[in-house]
Amino acid sequence: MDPIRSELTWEPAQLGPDAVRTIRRTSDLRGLFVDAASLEELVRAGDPVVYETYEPSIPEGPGHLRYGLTVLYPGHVGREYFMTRGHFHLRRETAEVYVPLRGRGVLVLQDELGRCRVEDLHPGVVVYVPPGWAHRSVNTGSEPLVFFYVYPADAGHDYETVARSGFRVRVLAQDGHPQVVPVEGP
Ligand code: PAN
Ligand code: ZN
Repeated sequence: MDPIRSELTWEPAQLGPDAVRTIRRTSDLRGLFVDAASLEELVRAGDPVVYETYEPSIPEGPGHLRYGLTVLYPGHVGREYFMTRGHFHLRRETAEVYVPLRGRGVLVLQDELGRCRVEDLHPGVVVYVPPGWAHRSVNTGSEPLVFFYVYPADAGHDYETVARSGFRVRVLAQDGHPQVVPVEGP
């Protein structure tokens, strides 16, 4: 294949010209947030976009790297900040690199033993997601959280494990500040 060149734009934050744009609205995220009633209110009030990703069409085969841009908008569902669905990679031996470009947030990581880590995301840091760690980004700021990411193209995405067992922490607003709160349960 030929080399690919992408261009980042800032207002609005986008990756172009040939990236595939995927949009996740509140109605796509039922079951994700703890406050289901507040989510339905948002759906009825116009179903805002929670996040979008832009990814060039790079083959999902071994040897390739896929990269893209996530734009995670500011907002809350009840007290819970807007966040991505979160996933393990299907091939657990694959890692990922996150490079925040704009905004503030956190990356919640959890391994299959249930160990959790929370890493700050803001311009000036790079976060390495090691093999075997599920990851979910959370926008704790008041502007879009924009980050670049790159991962092995054959990683695959496992959303089911996270949907079934969940992350052990949630990130909630408390007096306007983010608070990492353990999830009750077994
Ligand atoms: C990221 C995420 C992206 C959207 O590109 O896929 O931020 O999050 P969800 O996939 O959890 O909806 C990544 O980690 N890719 O592997
Ligand atoms: Zn990933």
